[in-house]
Amino acid sequence: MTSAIDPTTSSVALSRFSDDQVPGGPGPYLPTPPYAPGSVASAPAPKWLPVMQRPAASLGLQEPPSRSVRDSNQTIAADATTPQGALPINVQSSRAYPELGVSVQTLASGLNTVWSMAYAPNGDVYFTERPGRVRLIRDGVVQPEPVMNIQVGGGEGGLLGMALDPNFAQNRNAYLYYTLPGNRENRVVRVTLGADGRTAGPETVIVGGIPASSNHNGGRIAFGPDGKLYITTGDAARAQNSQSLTALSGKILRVNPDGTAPSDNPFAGQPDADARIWSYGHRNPQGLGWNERGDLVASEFGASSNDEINLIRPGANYGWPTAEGDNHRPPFTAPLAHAGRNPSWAPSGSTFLTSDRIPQWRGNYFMSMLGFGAGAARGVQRFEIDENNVVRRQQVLFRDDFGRVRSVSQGPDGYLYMTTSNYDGRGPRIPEGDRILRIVPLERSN
Ligand SMILES: [Ca+2]
Repeated sequence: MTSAIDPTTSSVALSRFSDDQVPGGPGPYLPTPPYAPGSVASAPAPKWLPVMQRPAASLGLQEPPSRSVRDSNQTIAADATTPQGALPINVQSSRAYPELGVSVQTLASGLNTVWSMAYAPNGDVYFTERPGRVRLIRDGVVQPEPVMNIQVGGGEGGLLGMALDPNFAQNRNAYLYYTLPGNRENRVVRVTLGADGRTAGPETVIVGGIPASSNHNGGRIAFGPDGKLYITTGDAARAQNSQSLTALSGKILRVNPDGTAPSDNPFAGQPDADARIWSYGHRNPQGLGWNERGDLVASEFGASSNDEINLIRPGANYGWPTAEGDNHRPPFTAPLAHAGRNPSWAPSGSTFLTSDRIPQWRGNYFMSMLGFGAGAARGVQRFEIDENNVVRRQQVLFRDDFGRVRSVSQGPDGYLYMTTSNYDGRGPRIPEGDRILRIVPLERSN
């Protein structure tokens, strides 16, 4: 009874998640058998938010993808335990990794190239689909109608990063990074979302004129612990511009929420330099994560592998295109770790786990991997980085189990979220479409 879903034809695929398919909407949680032994965790908190469980059959849908042959023997019943204060979620399926002590839950499927996620303080979750849609998950359900449809360029460009204002509860401002049609320009815009969270007002360009190309468009945006907006830009296929202090390509930028340059940026007031530049000599950075001490570690794509993670310091030069991998010498700043000539990481997102929700991984750095080329792993790489910012251990997680992983982030519930990118033109177009996944601890009853 399995039939393919084509996420590019959204009406069929997305109607799976419409509100009107949830009889009565979210309500008191009622356990739905069967549960695998031990799959229901002991409660670390006294109360639980309702978790909507909607068996596929009751919706007239095909079987959840996790019941396919590929996941046989590893599928467990949906996790019924959501701590107080967590996001409302709807677990479609769950896959256990006893050797890691975690489970990976599928929260949404039938999507197309989910590039980034952004978490609102009221429990709403926004995400971008690269073809140009801003989508909303409310009460654990992907809403069928996009919040925004944006005309965007193609290739590696499109609708990429999204971030919500640190004062979102007051100003409802959201920020988006996208490639204009024709792939000549990337820009960061600000929109104000409507009071219902389902619509957006007109765009205000806060950083325009970022060079674009069919490849190397950067695109990750995130607010740092200092309240400034950080923006990764690729070299837009013109490598020498990464060394230019007047070009916005091949950089990490740091701006105020209105797009202006903070006065404490490293090149502020310096002639012949763009004051919005925070660091330079990057090739195609797409991951930004801050640890509990406030250090920023960014991941970027190298040429012919040589992908890197770098400790970002203001004003530092990370070498591209002169140096990469093992070849960094002063004045270039060497990476914390790189892929060398091993199969590529293709690292498109990253985060530190700063919560204690997955205790065995607290403080680790996680990098999502698209995997590209022979022998490359598609999944997530975990780095143990010590207090001196030395990488002590690396481990590949979930190798090829979910296809190309585009982003990894920590949700407000303290768990890790992943998004997949199998519909970006370079992945296996698996029938379940692209997915939003959550990593939670695997807890046992004994
Ligand atoms: Ca470098």
